[in-house]
Amino acid sequence: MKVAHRTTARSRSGARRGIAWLMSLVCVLALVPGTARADNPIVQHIYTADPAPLVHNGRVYLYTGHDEDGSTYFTMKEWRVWSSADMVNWTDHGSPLNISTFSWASANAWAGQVVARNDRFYWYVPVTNRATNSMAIGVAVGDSPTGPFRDAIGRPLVGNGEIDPTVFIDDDGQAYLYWGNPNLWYVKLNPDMISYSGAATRIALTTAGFGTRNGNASRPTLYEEGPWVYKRNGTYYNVFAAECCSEFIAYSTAPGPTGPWTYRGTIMPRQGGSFTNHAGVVDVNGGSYFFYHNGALPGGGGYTRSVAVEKFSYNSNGTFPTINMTTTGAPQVGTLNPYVRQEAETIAWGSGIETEPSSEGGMNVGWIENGDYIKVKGVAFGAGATSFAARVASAGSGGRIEVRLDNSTGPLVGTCTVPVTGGWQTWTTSTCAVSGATGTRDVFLRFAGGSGNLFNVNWWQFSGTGGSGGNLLTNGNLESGTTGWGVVGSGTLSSNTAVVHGGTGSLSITGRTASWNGPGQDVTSKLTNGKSYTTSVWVRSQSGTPSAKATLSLTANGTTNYLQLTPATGVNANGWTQLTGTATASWSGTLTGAIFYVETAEGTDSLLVDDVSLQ
Ligand code: FUB
Repeated sequence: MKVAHRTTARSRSGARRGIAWLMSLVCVLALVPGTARADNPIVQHIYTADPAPLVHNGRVYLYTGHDEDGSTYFTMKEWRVWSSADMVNWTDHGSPLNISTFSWASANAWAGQVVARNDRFYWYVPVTNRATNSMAIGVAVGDSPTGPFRDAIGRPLVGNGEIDPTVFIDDDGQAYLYWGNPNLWYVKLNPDMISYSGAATRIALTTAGFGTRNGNASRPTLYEEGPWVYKRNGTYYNVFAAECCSEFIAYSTAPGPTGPWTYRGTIMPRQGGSFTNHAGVVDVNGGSYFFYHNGALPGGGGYTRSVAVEKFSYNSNGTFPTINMTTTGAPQVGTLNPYVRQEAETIAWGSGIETEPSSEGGMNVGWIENGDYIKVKGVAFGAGATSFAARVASAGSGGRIEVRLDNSTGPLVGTCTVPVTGGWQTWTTSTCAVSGATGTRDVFLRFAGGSGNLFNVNWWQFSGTGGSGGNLLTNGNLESGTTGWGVVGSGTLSSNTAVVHGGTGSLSITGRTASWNGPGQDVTSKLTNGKSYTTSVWVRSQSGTPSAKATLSLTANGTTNYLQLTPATGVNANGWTQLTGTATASWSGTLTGAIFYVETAEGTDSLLVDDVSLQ
């Protein structure tokens, strides 16, 4: 089976080599100062379509379809899950849902959406109902955003030959399932999310509500398919694919979940080399993001699509700006920590590689050949890494992992030898020395060796003075209760083991009476005058939406100055937000006091803090 799979993969390598070529061209361009390096589309090792983002605990989970290589129709057999904490490095979670999950379905794993409710995740998808040979909407359920997912009811939830479900839960708890092409329908879902009350209702497609289509008397409005319904600041939005073919993305708004809808115009004009487009919109970590698909990868087109993302800002009146496709994509939120285990399948850009389920859990990177590489963006080495470890397996010839910075032929800071382990899932850890990896850089893991498939990689991790050993804070990961932490101003500290960013503990502060109150540590003896320090703090409010920031108070010669270590960033109670920044600590005379602490720009909201580093 393995051999057959690898043979299939090799037959696809033409497209993947094309991607490698495109990237090497991009990297040449990237050497020109000011030229941005491509990070769109989000995934390069398979074709993806029909994005449906979900924000959960401050992380974006992205659900997509999968266009088969060389497709000449919407040949789609499975759905895929990806996730990211920073909008640029995306983790491949594989395919926890496919056509065979639904025993009654025969084909067409088309555009779906996942919503969270009752600590469960409900995935609504259109598939062909074998019994009727027409499209129906199925619903799968899972206990985590990455699954596993199972058919929730063993039959279609609703079926009228139409496609593209979107689900929206209103503030009063009422959930609505919308779908349709050529019509637009909704039903009211029951609280169990897997049944509904009342009949399916057809939304009136009026030109006032959905724009005017030119020259098609039987289909007078622009609405085509792919609705994405949500509510923002009291306004209901329906973002949809308009006027096939080719499609553009347009939207309508309404004062309520069922209308009346008013057409508001184009969001994303026709572009991108795919005759369909399909949008998903979310707000996360203080930013708004627009997901879509195009045909931008080599071999790409209307049936070989790729999902991409742009960051945008709503206009002050709540309308959308025009959003165009870019190859740069969204900016990175924060940085990536190389001193904790990172999955090899967490990738900003992959060239030549593929992924597969790993015997050690999750996915691994595989089908690696000489010259393939993985780019990981914005890696915060701080004071510096001294070694690199990678979990590897090889039934091939083994080879080397070159750890490079900035681009795939950039400075070589370490080389790890990968031995033959006797099996593609027979894992060992290879370690090598690293020198020259400091600050925040893009990391390129470039794979080298002989011919054919070389080895697989499951995860990697750096260590060194920039890592936990370089963290000036005691108990920065909050795994040892409140040890090392005190209160600046007023407040009560306690360890929280129920709501954590990582590990088993976080730090709670309640009873703050001023915005400058917060958890802190004395770092007087640990600072070097004139040195640059990088800070990372994960913060969550216990209620409210304050702006949080990390601050260093520096007292020298009787004067106290305040150094803002991170920008003030909006946090909320629904997930964790990372505060990051780099700042230089300097003072005149003798330093008599230096306190690191987390505060808010205003207000006294209670906070949770976790995984704090100052290095
Ligand atoms: O991916 C198959 C179909 O193409 C989707 O269901 C539509 O939205 C269009 O993107």
